[in-house]
Amino acid sequence: MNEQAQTKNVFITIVGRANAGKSSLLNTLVGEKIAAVSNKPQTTRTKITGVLTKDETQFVFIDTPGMHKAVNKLSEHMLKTVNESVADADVILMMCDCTKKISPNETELIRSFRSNDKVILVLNKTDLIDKKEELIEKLAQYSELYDFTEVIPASVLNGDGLDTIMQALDKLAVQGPHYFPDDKFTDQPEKVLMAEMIREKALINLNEEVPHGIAVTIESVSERDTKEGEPIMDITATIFCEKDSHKGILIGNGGSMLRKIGSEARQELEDFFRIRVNLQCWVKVKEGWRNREGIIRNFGLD
Ligand SMILES: Nc1nc2c(ncn2[C@@H]2O[C@H](COP(=O)(O)OP(=O)(O)OP(=O)(O)O)[C@@H](O)[C@H]2O)c(=O)[nH]1
Ligand SMILES: [Mg+2]
Repeated sequence: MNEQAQTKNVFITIVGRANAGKSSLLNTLVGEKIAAVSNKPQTTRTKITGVLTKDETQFVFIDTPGMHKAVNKLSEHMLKTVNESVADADVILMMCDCTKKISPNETELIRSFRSNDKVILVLNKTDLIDKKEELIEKLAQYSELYDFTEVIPASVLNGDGLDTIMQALDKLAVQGPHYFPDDKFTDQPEKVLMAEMIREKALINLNEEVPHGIAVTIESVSERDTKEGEPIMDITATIFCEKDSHKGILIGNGGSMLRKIGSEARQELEDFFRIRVNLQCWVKVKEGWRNREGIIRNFGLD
């Protein structure tokens, strides 16, 4: 047998309700911060691929936006992405929040699975549950709705259940080539990773309607040496929001909020790209952009 014939791959589509911990799982399993994570629902807006190559097996994870009630055109695009991803999936990892009741969105999602789909159900956030009986009851409720290949309680936060998830996925790997170079961990272009790091910090620091209407674009990236001869990366970004009143909140008193977001994002950019970063953020308003197809397309969110 040649080397190629011995390699294995498995494509895993991660789906589930908003805020269940899908992107947290992706980042943890891949071991790199690829996807934005926040305590606000609808953090993820597009499909994000994360790759982990372990020995002969390549695991390709596809993180998707969380299921929610469509409220605007952007939501419609996000939900379409989920539906298409489920239809194309080899293996589905459905992520639930075990502290929450089964939602109509989840029931609808489960109904869209075909009878021969391989679906692993992960009941996440077990760290928040005191009584084991509650978990067993949740498990039984989900199992009534579909014949899941495996049901795994987990806490991405504590690392519980992650080995079991990897073992379950490994069992579903099939012989075939590695579609990504073994040292590659995402298909996200650098500029998208940068924009998402900034958007994540905006999501974490802002409240109510403001964070949901944020989009970030990277205007320029360049590298130079400082006078002392230290390499530094200059990044210019624009943070878009939907209203003038949101712009005021985003900038904050005397620019305090924008400085906080910028400083947290710069820290993360420096850690990720392992280079000193000089980040300049500008704020602009694009009135009601989440309902404007052209702008959604320009932001790469269609
Ligand atoms: N307590 C607890 N919190 C968790 C766990 N996993 C994730 N979280 C938190 O849950 C929140 C949502 O996590 P995300 O990974 O952004 O969730 P998501 O499913 O990708 O959300 P969307 O992209 O909005 O669909 C964040 O605040 C995480 O830190 C867990 O095991 N336990
Ligand atoms: Mg997410």
